[in-house]
Amino acid sequence: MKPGTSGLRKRVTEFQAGHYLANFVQSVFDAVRPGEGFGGLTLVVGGDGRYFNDTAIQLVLKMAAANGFARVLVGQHGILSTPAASNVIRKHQAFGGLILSASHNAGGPEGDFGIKFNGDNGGPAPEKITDAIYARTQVINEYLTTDAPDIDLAIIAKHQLGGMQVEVIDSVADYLELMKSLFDFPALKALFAGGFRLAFDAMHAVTGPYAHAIFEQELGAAPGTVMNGTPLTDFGGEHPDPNLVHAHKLHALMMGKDAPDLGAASDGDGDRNLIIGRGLFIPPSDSLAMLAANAHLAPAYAAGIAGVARSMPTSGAVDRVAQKLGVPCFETPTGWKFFGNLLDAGRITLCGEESAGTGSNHVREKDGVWAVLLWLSILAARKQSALQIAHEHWATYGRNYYTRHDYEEIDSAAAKQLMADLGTQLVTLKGELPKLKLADDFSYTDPVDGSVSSHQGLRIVFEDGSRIVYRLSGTGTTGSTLRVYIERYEPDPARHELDTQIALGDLIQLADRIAGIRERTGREKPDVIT
Ligand code: VG1
Ligand code: CO
Repeated sequence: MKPGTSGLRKRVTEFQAGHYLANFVQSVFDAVRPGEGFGGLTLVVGGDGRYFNDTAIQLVLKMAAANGFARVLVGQHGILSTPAASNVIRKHQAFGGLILSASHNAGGPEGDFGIKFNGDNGGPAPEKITDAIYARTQVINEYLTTDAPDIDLAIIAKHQLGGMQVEVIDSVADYLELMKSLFDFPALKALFAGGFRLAFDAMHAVTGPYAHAIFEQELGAAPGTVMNGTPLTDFGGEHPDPNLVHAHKLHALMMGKDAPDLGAASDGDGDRNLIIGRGLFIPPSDSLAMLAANAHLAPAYAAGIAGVARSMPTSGAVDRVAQKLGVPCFETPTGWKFFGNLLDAGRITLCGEESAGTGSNHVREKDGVWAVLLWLSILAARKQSALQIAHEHWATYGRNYYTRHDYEEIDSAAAKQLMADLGTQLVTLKGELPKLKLADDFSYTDPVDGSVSSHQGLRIVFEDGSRIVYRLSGTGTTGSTLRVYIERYEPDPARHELDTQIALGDLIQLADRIAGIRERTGREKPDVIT
């Protein structure tokens, strides 16, 4: 029961077996219980609507009551996107929340399920707490629950469950209010009234209700703007992962003759965003940089940003923006939990990851719909296309060509060995490689609380600044997933329109050569290229 990059993720069948879920939930409660107990405290519960969500929520409610919570706020139909849950925790001064989701992983009876605990700042629990939860799972031998009928989650109402109050709340209302406080809704309304067209793919996942309410109802985007907008328990049998592989239909639409002005998609739990301009996919690392450079165009960030942060494997595009703005740029390990302290301390305003996660200090999670609203705000203010904005950005800052190659569900022993051998491989190949600037196993010291997180990915940086990073995923549920991140900086505007895989061709080959990927995994090519 070891929580990974983002909580505990396993096959649904594993969660269903024995008392697996109950043991984990009790371990969380035991690990976070204040000395005086949970009396008087509120817990937030919600999920992305995937298969097993409803069953799990009923169990969590009964266990929360038995563990002494005063109140639970739960989204209608059990639905709360991850950023919306973060907001509800903050707004209602809850003790914390349990978010039920396996994010971008496939759902359904044969798919994945997940659960994670967020603290009172609305963010994922830091490592200190996830370690304590894990330790508890190793020794737990009982859990507390209440014998009571299931709560009707279909209707917004208040219920009594043992000594605890359960409030079924509107899943969207608090989130909509927050977005209205950050963005100029009348200006965005005017954008759509002027004929602007958006295509938003909710991928049959949690953002459907949020996107319908915000883009179509509030902002007046044409009906049909939101595609796949009804959450399905199995996401229509697809992976709710907004990348070019799983959102290929949206990509094809955006490259087509009658493409809308902006294409966007979000993932299972609504915290990721994919941005595609008409005729141009904007890589997430670039999107983060472009948002940082233009954030002042939205009311919430009009006074400027305090700083930015990105995960280590994310490209250095945003670093260049920070430098120009004269604000700090922090490099953290992968996973949103590392941004929390920086946001809480006011040291950063925006942050993001190469895996299509972008966010700000408005919540403590990455936020897909928010990112689309910020893009829309920038397009409305600059009166330019996403393509023009991207090209101007690269002309100003240079372009960080970037790709990630994923080898999924490979043999775990082979994956571990590959990582373990990288050091010796580098020594062996030294004479044949470009000059190294740095090669290390990334370790992070939190600038706010001094905590150290090691083994966060092996990075090889060459003298010209090009990088290859190798990391094993912490969110997969079968075998191991190897992620290889490759980056090269190109200052020359005449070379800003190359195909990414071609622009990075030499480094891609080098990455395979150094690690022996094909040989060791038996794979001819990556499963997913983003
Ligand atoms: C992946 C991404 C990481 C992200 C995490 C959770 O983790 O690489 O950037 O924070 O998923 O995202 P990993 O360990 O598999 O590389 V989400 O949208 O699944 O909460
Ligand atoms: Co997600």
